[in-house]
Amino acid sequence: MRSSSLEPVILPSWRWQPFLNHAVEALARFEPQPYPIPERFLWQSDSGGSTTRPFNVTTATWACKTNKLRQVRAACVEGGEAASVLNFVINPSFNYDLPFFGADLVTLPNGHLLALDLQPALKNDALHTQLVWEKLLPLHQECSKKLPSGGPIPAEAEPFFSPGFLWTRIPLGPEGDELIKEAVMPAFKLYLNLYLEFVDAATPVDADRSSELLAGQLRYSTYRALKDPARGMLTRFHGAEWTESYIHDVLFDLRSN
Ligand code: DBV
Repeated sequence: MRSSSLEPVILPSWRWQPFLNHAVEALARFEPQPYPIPERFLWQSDSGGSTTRPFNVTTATWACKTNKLRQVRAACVEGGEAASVLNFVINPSFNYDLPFFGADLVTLPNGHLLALDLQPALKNDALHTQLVWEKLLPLHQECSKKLPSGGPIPAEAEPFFSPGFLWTRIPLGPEGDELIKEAVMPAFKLYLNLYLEFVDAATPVDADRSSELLAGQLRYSTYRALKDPARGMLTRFHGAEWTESYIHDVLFDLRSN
C-alpha cells in the first residue's frame, strides 16, 4: 500500500485535470490526510484493442481523508480518443449526517456524459435530506438551464439520487467543449462548494444515528460496486481481475465485515 500524493495526480492531456485540481484545492482547508491505495491502482497504463479500435490508456487514482470525510477518491482515466473520465466521490464519515458528493464526468467516442449530485445515504429521511435539497434545488435549476437532459436513468438507481441530480449528455467537438467550460465547470464548483459548506457545518451524531447512516452508506456502496457503469470499459482496458479488485477494494471499499 502507498498513498497518493496530497497534490493532484497529473495526467498529461487529460481533459478533466482542471476539475480535479479545483477539488483538491477546495479540500485543502479540511487538512487532508493520506488514504492508502494499493500500488497497482495508483497508476496503471495498458495498451491493446484492435487495429480499428486501439487504445493506450492510463487509469490513476487520487485519494485522501479528513476528520469528517472517510474517503475522498478520484478515478482518473485518460485514453485519448477511447475515453477520458473523472469519477469523483466523497464518502463522508458515518458519524456525520452528510450525503455523498458524486461526480461522473465521462468522455467516450460517442459524446460526453456528465453526472453531478449530492447523493443521499438515507433518501426517505427528512433529517438527512431536507436542508441539503433546499439549498441544492436552486443550484440545480440554475445549472440545468444551460444543459440538455441526459434522459432516463434506471429505476433501481432512483434511491441513490437526489432531486438535484444534474445529468446531461452533450456532443463532442467545439460546442461540447464550450458547454463544459461555461456550464459544467461552474456547476461542479457550485455543487462542490455547497457540499463543503455542509461539511463545515456538520457536527457528530449519536451512535444510533451513526448506525443508520452506516447502513445507508453500505446500501449505496454495494449498489455502486454491483452496477458500476465503468466495469465494461475498465475490463477492456485493464483486464477483469484488476477491474474487480479496483471496484470493490478501492472505488467502493465500504464493507459490512
Ligand atoms: N462511473 C463510475 C466509475 C467510473 C464511471 C467509478 C472509473 O461509477 C464511468 C469510471 N460512467 C462511467 C462510464 C460510463 C458511465 C455512465 C465509462 C459509460 C458507460 C457506457 O456507456 O458504456 C452516473 N454514469 C453513467 C450512467 C450514469 C452514470 C447514470 C449511464 C449508465 C447507463 O447508461 O447505463 N455514476 C452515475 C452517477 C454517479 C456516478 C449518478 C454519481 C454522480 O458516479
